[in-house]
Amino acid sequence: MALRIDILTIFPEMFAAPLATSIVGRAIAQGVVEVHVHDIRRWASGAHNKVDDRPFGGGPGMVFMCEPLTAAVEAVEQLDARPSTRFLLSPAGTPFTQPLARACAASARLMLICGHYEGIDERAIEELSLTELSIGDFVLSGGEIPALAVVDAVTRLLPGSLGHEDSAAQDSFTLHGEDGEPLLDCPHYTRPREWRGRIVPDVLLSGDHQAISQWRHEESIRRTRERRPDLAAQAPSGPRAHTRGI
Ligand code: 9D3
Repeated sequence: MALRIDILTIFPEMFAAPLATSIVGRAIAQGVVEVHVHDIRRWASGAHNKVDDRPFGGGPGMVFMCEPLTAAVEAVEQLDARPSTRFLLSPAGTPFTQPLARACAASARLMLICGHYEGIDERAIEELSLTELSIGDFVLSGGEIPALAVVDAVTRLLPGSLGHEDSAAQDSFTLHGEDGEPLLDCPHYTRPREWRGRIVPDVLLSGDHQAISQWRHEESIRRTRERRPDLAAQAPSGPRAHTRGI
């Protein structure tokens, strides 16, 4: 059965175009993944469909209340017999990484809850067993774009979602160095051979496929060292002596 992803948000209108476009759009059309977007306000009570309130202890901003959110999550959970793994997109979350994307792609059902305001009542996070996820160290205005990033990263890993099956394995973060650490992608070139006085590296025109592979691998290592020295530390068994300069 196809992976099912439920998204809970107060801005459901943000999802239509991204979910209809490119690899995600095609995967949904082909039944490789099923994505359902739910408006949390449907479960809000009162005349103004209120979902947030002022923080106990004072301070700026508003806090998502327990009741509308738990009602929404519990109702959406019942829409399918499979239990969901639930994530709250939050700037205070644990980083979303490629290994996590792979784990998500191997699961049957995900629920992605989009945060807003200054946060969500902590008791709801505990009660609903939410794992908080961040997509990086920058401040967005809500969890909707992060939820779409998760949908994209997970969907492209599902069998049947890509045009050519091995392009997912060749991207940045899935190429690996000799210690198993992730490597950034190498530079790419296409025609013309010379453009504004800039030429394509000779080796790429040599027809020597072994030399080309070696050049690409070396460029990946050089780029990773230059741009992302932190990645060398991500080898499954830790960096080896030579990668620490010993
Ligand atoms: C005053 C503290 N702010 C945290 C830096 C509060 C706050 C800011 C922004 C609370 C929520 C948000 C909206 N962002 C997200 O919901 C979010 C997010 C992000 O901003 N960056 C990276 N990943 C994510 S996942 C969800």
